[in-house]
Amino acid sequence: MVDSGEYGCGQSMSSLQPFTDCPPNAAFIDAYFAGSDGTPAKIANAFCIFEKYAGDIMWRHTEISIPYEVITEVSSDVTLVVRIVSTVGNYDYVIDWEFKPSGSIKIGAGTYTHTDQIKEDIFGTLLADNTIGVYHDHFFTYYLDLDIDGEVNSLVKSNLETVKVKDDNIRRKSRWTVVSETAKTEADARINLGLKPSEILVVNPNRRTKQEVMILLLFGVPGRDRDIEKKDIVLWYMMGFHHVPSQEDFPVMPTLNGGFELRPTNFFQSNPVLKTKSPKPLHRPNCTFQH
Ligand SMILES: [Cu+2]
Repeated sequence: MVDSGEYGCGQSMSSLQPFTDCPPNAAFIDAYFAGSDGTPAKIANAFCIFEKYAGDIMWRHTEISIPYEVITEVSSDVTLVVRIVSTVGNYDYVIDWEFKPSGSIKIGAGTYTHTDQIKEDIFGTLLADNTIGVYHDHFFTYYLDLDIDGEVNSLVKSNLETVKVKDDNIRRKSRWTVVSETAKTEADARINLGLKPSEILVVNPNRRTKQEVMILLLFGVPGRDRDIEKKDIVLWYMMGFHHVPSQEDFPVMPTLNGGFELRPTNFFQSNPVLKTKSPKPLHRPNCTFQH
């Protein structure tokens, strides 16, 4: 699933602490992996799964065009989170996969460390007496094996391009449009995100919804130069943090978060969450708690 540094996150998973690593409504699952001699090793409470409501809005609309009437509809955003923590060296990494009713999958990674890593080095920040936080990077590599309605998929870059307006009678000088190109080989599909505005899609060119092809937005960085058009493709998404340690990171740092999101794009015929009900407020009876 995920590698961090030269380590696989799976074998480095830590047992999650109920109520603190995960909320009270979480369910826990143990994990097993094959040890170096083949014997199964158990990690208790390695995964937690929970419904998350963080007070966000999933969608809302205020209709003001009807005379003498204002209609407001709001739906709260309740998602399903699968979480692990991997302990690699002196860092604890929190890896979340968050599944939204809209079909989006949000992938998040957070890092925590205490400052045992400190070495004497001028490439760092003096955090406390005799303690330097060395400048460094964190890289997370996600292997994404997407099958959009089957295995025959292609990668499409939808580039947002500026078009000059040539008509002098129009005061507007430019507009933007979307120019799509299907990646034929792995070299075509290499993308350095952020250099130019584009949406990256994995499509099944053989399947169509009423209006459009089925596509899913995502970002990726593949390797060699094989043919990838209409193939069972996988994507490697690499996410990096530069970490310039600060005094607030001493003796243990607050979370540093990063992430990305996979979104359905023309996969559904219409917004799939319109019928989703918001959760009802939960009134717990007063209760006393004895230590
Ligand atoms: Cu760091």
